[in-house]
Amino acid sequence: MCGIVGYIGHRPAADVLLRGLQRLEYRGYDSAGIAVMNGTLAVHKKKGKVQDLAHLLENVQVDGSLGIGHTRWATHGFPSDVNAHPHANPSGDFALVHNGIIENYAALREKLVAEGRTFQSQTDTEVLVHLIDRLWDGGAISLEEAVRQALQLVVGTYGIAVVSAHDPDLLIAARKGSPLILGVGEGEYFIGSDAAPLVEYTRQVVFLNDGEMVVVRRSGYEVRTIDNVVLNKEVHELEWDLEQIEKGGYEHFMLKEIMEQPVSLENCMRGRVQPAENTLKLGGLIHEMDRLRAARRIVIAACGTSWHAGLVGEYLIESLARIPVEVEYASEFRYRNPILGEGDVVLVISQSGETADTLAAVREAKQRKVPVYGICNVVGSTIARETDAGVYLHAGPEIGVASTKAFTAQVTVLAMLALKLAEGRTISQAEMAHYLQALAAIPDKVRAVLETCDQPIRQIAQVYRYASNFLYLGRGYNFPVALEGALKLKEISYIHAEGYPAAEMKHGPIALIDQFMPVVFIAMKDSTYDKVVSNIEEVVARKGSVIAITDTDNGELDKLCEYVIRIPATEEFLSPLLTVVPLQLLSYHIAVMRGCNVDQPRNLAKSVTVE
Ligand code: HGA
Repeated sequence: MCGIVGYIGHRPAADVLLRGLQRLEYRGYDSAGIAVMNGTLAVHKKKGKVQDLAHLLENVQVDGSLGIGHTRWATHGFPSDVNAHPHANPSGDFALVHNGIIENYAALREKLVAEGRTFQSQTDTEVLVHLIDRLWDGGAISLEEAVRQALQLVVGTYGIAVVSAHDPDLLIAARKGSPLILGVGEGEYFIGSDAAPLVEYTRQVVFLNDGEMVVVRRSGYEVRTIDNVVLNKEVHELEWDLEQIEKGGYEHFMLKEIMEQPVSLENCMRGRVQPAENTLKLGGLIHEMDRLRAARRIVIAACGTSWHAGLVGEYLIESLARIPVEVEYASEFRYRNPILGEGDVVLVISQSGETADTLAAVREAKQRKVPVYGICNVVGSTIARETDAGVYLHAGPEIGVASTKAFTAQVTVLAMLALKLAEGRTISQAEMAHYLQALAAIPDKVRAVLETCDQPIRQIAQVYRYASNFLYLGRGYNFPVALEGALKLKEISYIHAEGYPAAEMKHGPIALIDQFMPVVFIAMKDSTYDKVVSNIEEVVARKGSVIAITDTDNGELDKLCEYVIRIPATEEFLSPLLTVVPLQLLSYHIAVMRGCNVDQPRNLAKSVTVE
């Protein structure tokens, strides 16, 4: 979603802003722009890529050490140069960038137009600009005060940054519902939607909370609430470093992150899974275990890939710990008046920790006085801060829009949680020891999958790259993996794909099967294997072309299937951690062969910060 960057200090602002916007590209966007203050405000914006903006700036001199920048993912008004941010007031006194949605913009716009104001763009954002302009009234009150008052008039969500043409030492930022952080340097400060644009300059950050506004000058900053109460905010040290957010020689972030999984899973389990001592620790939930174990029901709420991980979580927790679990789309949860009561706990999953729908689910649960826990990757993110407790993935920054290493880390955390809930209740000490060994062996097995499967999968991708549809089928723990495999393909190659529980195929999707329909089966030699083989037979009998994922030593499927991908065996409940990897590679290679922009797929945003 939209990215915001702001800078005040001693460096050339345009350079910092452009680099920052490049680092924010992964969030997904359709246009980009900057406003730099140097006596007057120079606003440059363009539909298209940050690169297009950079070309535009090659022929102009943009001096100044104060400015704001934005990558826009349109919500109100199509992508165009005019709708791109920053938006300046009519006389160019200040410029503003905005992430979020002003929900009451139509009524406000009507009122402002009736007052004689003319709008340049179709955005909801411009309403905020006019509101500030009206309150500021040529300097009747300070710009900070005008921003503060205007924010009290809007309904909806915002992360904003504002610069003035009249004050070379003023950068204002505020948030409600859209993430924003302040980077603290030596005599210089940065604003970012996330840490990506700041990490090369500073790792000291202040996380802004909803309803907070920061006024930044080169000499320091002050955070207040929108109601003007001064706050004393803690400065945090970021875990990210620059190397982690660069491609490190890979063609795409997505491939880098697929290949990183052995290490990200080791990091995720470090200090937690200790087979030698037969211990499993989940520090973040240590004080919540009794409550979780006694839960009448665990409700998991998430979106997209995290929802698929949640579905694996349901299978894991129910089968290992025998606690009832329900998995909800976070976007539906809030609006269907969910039944939550005594004994229920809510567990939300979000890589970024900023997903608007998931955050809304957190707030819904809190309002109903139900304990809510989070599984997030980004340390210090809003969901991490607003939940009662939680577990971090420690997978490192995920930049690729199509989530890969976050999914495997989420499943790993859910497996650890399920085992922890089961410990001393539904599984014995000996079983625990065995399962911890199996978990600890996963990173090496993922390494083996990556080493042995990448080449054969490239060949398979070559064959199927022009298919228009794909079906992904799996049972049990691998049904959510089928959903995830289909989602990965859709997201980055734009091929229509569906995931189904293998046995559901005959209740509908089987009608689609002919010689042009590639069907990917997850057919590990587990408790569902024989049934899955019958489902493969049913597809083959209708001339479907089958690609199967099965155990290294299983030769039984060779005659039946067009292609067989072999991966190491593990405990059935851990198999999603391995079976998903070939599916990630398959979607990646097909997308590359189709010439798709893997790291910036069309219409998609990495961190979906609007509802
Ligand atoms: N509503 C604004 C900003 C959109 C946004 O935040 N996207 O993530 C617009 O449409 O310009």
